[in-house]
Amino acid sequence: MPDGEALPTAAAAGANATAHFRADKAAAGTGASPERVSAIAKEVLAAVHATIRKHNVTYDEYNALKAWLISVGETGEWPLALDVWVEHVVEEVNYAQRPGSTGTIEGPFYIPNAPTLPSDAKLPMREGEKGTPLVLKGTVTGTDGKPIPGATLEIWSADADGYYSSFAPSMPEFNLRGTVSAAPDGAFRIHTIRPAPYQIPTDGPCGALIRAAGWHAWRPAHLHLKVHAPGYGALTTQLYFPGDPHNGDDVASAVKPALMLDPKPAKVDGGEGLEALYDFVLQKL
Ligand code: MBD
Ligand code: FE
Repeated sequence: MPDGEALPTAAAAGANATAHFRADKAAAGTGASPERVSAIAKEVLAAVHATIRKHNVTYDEYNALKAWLISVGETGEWPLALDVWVEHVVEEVNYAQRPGSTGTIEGPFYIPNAPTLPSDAKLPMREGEKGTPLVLKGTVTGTDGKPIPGATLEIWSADADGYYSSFAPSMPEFNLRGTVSAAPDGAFRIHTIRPAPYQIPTDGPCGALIRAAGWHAWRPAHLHLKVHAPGYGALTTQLYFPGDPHNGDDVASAVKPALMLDPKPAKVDGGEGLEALYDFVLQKL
């Protein structure tokens, strides 16, 4: 980040993530019965009570918890905290048995309606965007084995400094975000850059918990995708790079072996880059 530019802060990223969550997802409702609400709420509380008893939690610890919960809300870090520490289990119980490609968590930094791009696409990026050029190539098919013409691939990632557009200052809107339409034979070729490993913001309450517990804040480098087409189950996933030091200890517990890319050196736009192949299979509904 050049000198003199605003530094990303947990509060700014959190406020944006909270605003996006409210606009895009918060109104959906659940349709859950009172019995289901009661059972889930009771069991969550019982698990909290059991933990307090097991560890003889002190009043100072109880008040530290209250203060932490208040500041997670005030800084807007609830989307971050929940997606890092809880979403992976929601994803698992909903999608572990689903046929087709492996999914994983969405995380807090998706933005809908990124610019639409053709099947052979270069994501919006700055002049001289930092990082190794990367081409992701593959085909989208259904679990019936048929290619899906015009399937939609939404892709987003951090830049080579680990920052997401719309959540860090001084980045153009939709930088490294796109909505790609697959070709009539389901094929796509997306030119982006290899993202950096990502550290969740450390200057807010999530960072404070990580420090207090002696954990680390890293996610391995990853590309996010949502792949969808009418008549098929939408896939939310991420793709990772072999050898990343945090593939084995992702703070968000979202890495799965099926999501490893196999990037190979390749010419990209006449320069040295990487090419990775990944095919997506969507559940035919
Ligand atoms: C991310 O980039 C991310 O993907 C998740 C799941 C949580 C925090 C930051
Ligand atoms: Fe991410």
